[in-house]
Amino acid sequence: MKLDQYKVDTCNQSSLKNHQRKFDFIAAEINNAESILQKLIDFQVAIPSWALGTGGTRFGRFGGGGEPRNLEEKIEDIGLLHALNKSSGAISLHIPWDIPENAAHIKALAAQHGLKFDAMNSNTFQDQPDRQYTYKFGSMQNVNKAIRKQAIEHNIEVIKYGIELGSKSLTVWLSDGSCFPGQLNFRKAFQNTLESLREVYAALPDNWKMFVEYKAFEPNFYSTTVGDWGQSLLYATKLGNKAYTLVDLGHHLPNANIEQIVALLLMEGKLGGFHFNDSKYGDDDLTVGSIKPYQLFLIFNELVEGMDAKGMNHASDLGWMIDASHNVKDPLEDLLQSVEAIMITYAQALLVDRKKLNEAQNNNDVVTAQEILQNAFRTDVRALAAEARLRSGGALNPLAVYRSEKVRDNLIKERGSKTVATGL
Ligand code: RM4
Ligand code: MN
Ligand code: MN
Repeated sequence: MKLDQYKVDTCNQSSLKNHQRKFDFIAAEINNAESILQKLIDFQVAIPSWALGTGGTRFGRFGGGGEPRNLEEKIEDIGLLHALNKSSGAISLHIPWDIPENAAHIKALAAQHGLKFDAMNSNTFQDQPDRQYTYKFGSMQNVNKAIRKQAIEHNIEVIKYGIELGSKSLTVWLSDGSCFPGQLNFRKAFQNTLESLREVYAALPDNWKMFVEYKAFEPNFYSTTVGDWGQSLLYATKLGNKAYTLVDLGHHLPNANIEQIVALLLMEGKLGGFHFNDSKYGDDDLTVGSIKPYQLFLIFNELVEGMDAKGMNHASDLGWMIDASHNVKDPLEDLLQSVEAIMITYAQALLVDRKKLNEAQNNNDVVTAQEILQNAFRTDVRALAAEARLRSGGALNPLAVYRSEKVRDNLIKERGSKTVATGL
């Protein structure tokens, strides 16, 4: 299904007056509206190819129908999102869930929808039917050299696909670890993993980055070989200057201070990318900003502060990706909500009065420092995000257009009600 621009424009017309009133109000309240708008327009969040279908848990999966049946249809879905919000201009591919058989065709199709290829993702956490060895006891950490070699070769293959598509980064998330004490020699597991990563790193083109993603637990429940940001940073540092840490918001132990982690990784020049989602307990992969919006704001506050301190380009110097799963919602609606939450939070972080905050910190004025942050967080910036979309040709209210155009019903008509997208 393709969304005609005039439908978006017609919908915008009907809410334009209302929007203008809200936008004029916020634009008068703040003194940097135009510069925030430009930053919002430039900021793009990559959509994961594995999150366009219904997710599930080990207890079950309840599909919603009209799910994309192949990579072409996934690109079409992201094209729909991007037509609505103009902020989803990239796709992050998971191999082998989405192998681009004909890369030139896939690249051209993506370009038609205004999409680029963000980080490529390898998968050594599942066994594939055509693979010789099992990853039951890990991939890059495995005590068996032949299994490590299989994992290395897979990652190199993923880089090759990425080169054909114009991607510039590889995300390595390893589920390696152990389920019981005694199962693993921690030091040897680390060394095997490092040695394997080094071989993949050696195959990385010069203008590429490698993102080493950490996760505290699951599927292994006793130890994880890239379990936290310290371990990831250790690998990234030993690997070299093309290797970075990737922060997935759901991959920490409860109550971890993620904003502090982000600040220090940025300081070290080792923050590479982000997987946005939200969670209450673990790697819940819920809609961004749905559970802990203030935490997300504090993270963005550090991102903006830390990137500005290094003169980094907000839009292009880090990889911005969503990594979510949708068990009870329409995946496309959920992704629209997630992108909106990211844009709103980014705008709020751009509102923080850095000079005053710095002064308050230097004077140990705790109350003022807190007021400055909360003031930004409590500002309703939704009209700024909407104005940025309007100026880029997107929808003032993407969800409303999605529903009034009956996108899901159309997708079900086109693809059927029983389709299952590859992914989680
Ligand atoms: C993992 C991790 C990876 C993602 C897989 C599907 O928990 O977040 O980034 O690719 O799930
Ligand atoms: Mn992730
Ligand atoms: Mn995850």
